[in-house]
Amino acid sequence: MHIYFCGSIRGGRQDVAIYQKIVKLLQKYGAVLTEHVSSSELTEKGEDVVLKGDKDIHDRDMEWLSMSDVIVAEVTQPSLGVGYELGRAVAMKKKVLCIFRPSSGRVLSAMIRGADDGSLFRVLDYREDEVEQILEKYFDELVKN
Ligand code: 6IA
Repeated sequence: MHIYFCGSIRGGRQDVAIYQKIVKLLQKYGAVLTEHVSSSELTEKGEDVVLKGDKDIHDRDMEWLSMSDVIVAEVTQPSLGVGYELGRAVAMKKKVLCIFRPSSGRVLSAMIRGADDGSLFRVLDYREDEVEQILEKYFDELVKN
């Protein structure tokens, strides 16, 4: 299974430790195409390990998105790029799981929360200590269907 993980980069790197935990857990279920999103060396300022142009980043990410079987997005930290990826994933009729931490004090965008259709596009609230169970439950159901 190919998994595309989305998390904020230029939107802010506050949650990078959680992204790392999620990517590690996701690797139990398949190949995570976007492992770099969780890299602590990648900063919002652009001190990227390998300097690439934005067009190359966009085009490669869209190719990975179209190759992926499922998209998992940590949506607590707002990010234009993640919102864009989710919109493109919906257009491609991909399976999408968005996870959000209400404990952040933020309120999730209505365009993400409101996109939950109970099947292809899911939005689940979680606490950091529940992340393992929430992913396990989602992927268990995914392989059954
Ligand atoms: O708008 P954002 O930067 O927060 O968008 C984050 C999302 O877009 C992530 O889920 C990534 O999949 C994708 N993305 C954005 N920037 C990059 C990137 N390098 N490399 C790969 N995927 C990206 C940007 C490096 C830059 C800080 C110099």
